[in-house]
Amino acid sequence: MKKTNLSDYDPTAVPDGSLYTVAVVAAEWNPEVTGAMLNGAVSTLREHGVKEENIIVRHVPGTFELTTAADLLLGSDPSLNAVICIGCVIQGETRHFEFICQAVSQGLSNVAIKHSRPVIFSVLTCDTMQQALDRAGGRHGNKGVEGAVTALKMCKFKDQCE
Ligand code: DLZ
Repeated sequence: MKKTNLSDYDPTAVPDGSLYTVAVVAAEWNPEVTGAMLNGAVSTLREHGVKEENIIVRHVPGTFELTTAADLLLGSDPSLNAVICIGCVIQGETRHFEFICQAVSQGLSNVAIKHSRPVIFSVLTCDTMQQALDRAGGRHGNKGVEGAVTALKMCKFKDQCE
């Protein structure tokens, strides 16, 4: 059978989050999409044991700003274990889309390496709003949920490297 919900996962394979502090940063552009992803990420962190006081929620104006936010958060808080970055870029009439997507994907990767801590790329890069809604709590799942699962798995991965 064709898999349509891309966010299905095995909850028993997700590490316990009770010892982790995780920041979730969401872009304000396309708020119906990023808001749903933010809710998905936060509720998944809670479900897997991350304490309420250890879930830090922040907002930035647009997806482009996620890189700066992740760098600032990790640089200012050594106890932060991971940052989940949530954004949604929709292809428009100009090449703005390409520049934002390129900058944020490369930027977040650089920040993760700079701080040696997981930075999760929960950014939708879609041709249409419908494609984005389908992946933000719609028929293809919720990329915020996937981001939270990935963050916890990478926190454990880092623990195992130390
Ligand atoms: C300017 C812009 C455009 C055209 N499109 C989006 C978008 O689809 N999604 C998004 O998150 N942000 C968009 N932005 C704003 C940029 O991310 C950024 O906030 C501005 O270029 C200022 O740095």
